Amino acid sequence: PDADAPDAGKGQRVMIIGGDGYCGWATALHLSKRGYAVSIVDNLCRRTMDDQLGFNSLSPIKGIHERVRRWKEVTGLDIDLFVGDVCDYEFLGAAFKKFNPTSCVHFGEQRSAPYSMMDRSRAVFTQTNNVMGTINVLYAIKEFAPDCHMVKLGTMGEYGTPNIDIEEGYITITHNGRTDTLPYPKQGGSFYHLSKCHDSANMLFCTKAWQLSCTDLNQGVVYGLSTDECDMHPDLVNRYDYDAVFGTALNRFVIQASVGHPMTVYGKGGQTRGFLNIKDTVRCIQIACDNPAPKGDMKIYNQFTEQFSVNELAAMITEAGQKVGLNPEVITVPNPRTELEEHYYNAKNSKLQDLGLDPILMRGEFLETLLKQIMEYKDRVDQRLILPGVNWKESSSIATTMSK
Ligand code: NAD
Ligand code: USQ
Repeated sequence: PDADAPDAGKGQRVMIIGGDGYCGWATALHLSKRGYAVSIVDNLCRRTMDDQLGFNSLSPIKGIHERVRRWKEVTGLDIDLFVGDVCDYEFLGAAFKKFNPTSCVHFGEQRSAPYSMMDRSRAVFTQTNNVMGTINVLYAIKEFAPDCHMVKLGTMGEYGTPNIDIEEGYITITHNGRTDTLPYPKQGGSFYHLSKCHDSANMLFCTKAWQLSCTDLNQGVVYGLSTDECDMHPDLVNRYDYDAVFGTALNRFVIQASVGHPMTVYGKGGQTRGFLNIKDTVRCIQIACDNPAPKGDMKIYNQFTEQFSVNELAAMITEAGQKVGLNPEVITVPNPRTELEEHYYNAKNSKLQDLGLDPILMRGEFLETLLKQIMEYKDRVDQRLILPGVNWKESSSIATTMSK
């Protein structure tokens, strides 16, 4: 079957929690275009956090109501909108009853590691929002849509950086002569990453206890701006974060190179992570929705396509930048995080490819194209937001204001 056919998703009803965010918005449009009935659930808290901290998306994003209206004008397709908090069970239950999803894709969490380390209240908010939201989704499925497949965004950071190969979710261990397949050990490196470890444990428990259908996607760091659907109209443009709290490694380096700010490698730069293009994020979610997990048996996939160290990213952007007339530089910033700066890293990622993902790799002209695309917005960059202001060791109970 053609995954890009306009009726590829016929019969599927996908609720996208966090559908106003970076991954969620692109996914909502991707699935809507392919014939899935789509609804977005979002409380817009991410926009509030940006306002509170003085951040802006590099790309000028429209409000969610305007986005959805424009999508209908451009394509004739409807996206249902439920504005509310998944931690509010009455709201979530009502949305489930009204929309009756066959899949529920859960992106709707506080997703920044630095935000979660700003101070005690943000640490508590991150874990309350994320862990409680996921428990509510599990109860809503059990109560209102027991056949609904939960597709939950986890993170590669749940595994940390162990000195052995990282498997996809489970590892078979022989200990004192006995063998079992167990959840792979989790070592989150921030209160955010730990919230995902707690989510995974809660999901695994509910999957077994209530015979639910659940897939946990341990996603790597996402990069890029374009998807075919977000490119259809300027009002559909996706968000692109570059500040030191919500901006992620490659996306930040691309902007830094574009505005002549040296690329901010934290510490030695040997930190290695899995990465994927936003165009692959949306395809991975489609694959997950099309392949529901058997009830009672939680599937876990590692959702990234390539692994790079921070130094390797900076070197690739230096090379690509020179080809488009820039002169990218690198500085070493004292590492604000507590993490290994040189380590072994070899994570498996074959399961999504076995289900049909044909990865888009970060080679050829991709980085040059992204640099050119980002340079168009460079007047919107506030360079004061680039250097990190959140230090893991200094996180305290005194509320941080971030004003510089
Ligand atoms: P984002 O901040 O752009 O989007 C998250 C959305 O969820 C926001 O629109 C926010 O308003 C909403 N939200 C948060 N809490 C909510 C709640 N309680 N109720 C309703 N809506 C709520 O983040 P993103 O980059 O799109 O990430 C989406 C998911 O993917 C997150 O779970 C994140 O942990 C995961 N992830 C992201 C990346 C990445 O590189 N961006 C990598 C791996 C995993
Ligand atoms: N880093 C730098 N310089 C920077 C920014 C980051 O050297 O300017 C380094 C960090 O120290 C870290 C690595 O790059 O070692 C990755 O940092 P990041 O900010 O790109 O990613 P992270 O904090 O892990 O979080 C992001 C998303 C999160 C997601 C995670 C996937 O915000 O939602 O879960 O990527 S993963 O890293 O696989 O856990």
